[in-house]
Amino acid sequence: MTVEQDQAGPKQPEQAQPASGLAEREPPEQKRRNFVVIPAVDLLGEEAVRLERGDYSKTTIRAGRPAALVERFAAAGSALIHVVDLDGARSGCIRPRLVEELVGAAASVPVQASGGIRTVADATALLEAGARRVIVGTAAFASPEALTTFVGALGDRLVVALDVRAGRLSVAGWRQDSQTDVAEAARRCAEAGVQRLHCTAIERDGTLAGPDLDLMRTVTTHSGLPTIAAGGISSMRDLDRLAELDLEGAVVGRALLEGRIPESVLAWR
Ligand code: AMZ
Repeated sequence: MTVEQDQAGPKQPEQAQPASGLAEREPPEQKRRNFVVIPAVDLLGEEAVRLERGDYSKTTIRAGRPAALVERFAAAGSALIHVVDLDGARSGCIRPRLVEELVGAAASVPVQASGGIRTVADATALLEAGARRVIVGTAAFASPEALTTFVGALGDRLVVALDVRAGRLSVAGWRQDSQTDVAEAARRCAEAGVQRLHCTAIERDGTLAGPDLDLMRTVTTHSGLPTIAAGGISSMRDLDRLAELDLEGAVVGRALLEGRIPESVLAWR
């Protein structure tokens, strides 16, 4: 079952219009209804953190116990929670027990788990730990047949991460730049039968500099796939712009933790 099918429950009542004027900047109702805002919980050791541009030496926020943050985002009405094991992305080792704990904390809210998945067996272990779907970056491009192997084994439980710096994919915790051009990678994903992409603009991630709209356009144009945007999102206006591009949604980290984007957007349906 896809996350979208899960969301097809009764329509939420409209929220009261905040006096701050935030509602005026929301995208038109139709766009907003098709756009999901996904809170990020990034793990370093046993802690939830935000890094700047994925640099492991630049922690901008320490957000405490990951399970507590997951509980908070779930209680705010999230449709989905995005979990990244930063240690895993760097080392190539997954932590299924930690994922299991966070899935428990999320209660009925689905979790997408990522960071460190290098094999189909790793992906399966995280699904068995309760993740609704997995995101695979590094391993998806490690060999010419990797994409089709993951697609064949995981189907719509697979999301492929396109983590992009200067137009090319970065892998292994974004510490290795590859030669793979993002447009080419997006095309290859579509050809291999990938059903969903997650695209991060690394140079903007954790900077609040605004999303890379051109990058997102490149990915959707060359893949034609539902795409979730990440990196640089700092405001309601940024969310408007992304929703207008017909992206499937956005992952938001720092802006939510700093209160620049209200948690009420997590309940958008
Ligand atoms: O911040 C980082 N250094 C970082 C990060 N956030 N490195 C990887 N990742 C995320 C990707 C994707 O969700 O955006 O980890 C996932 C990919 O991990 P892997 O291990 O499959 O490449």
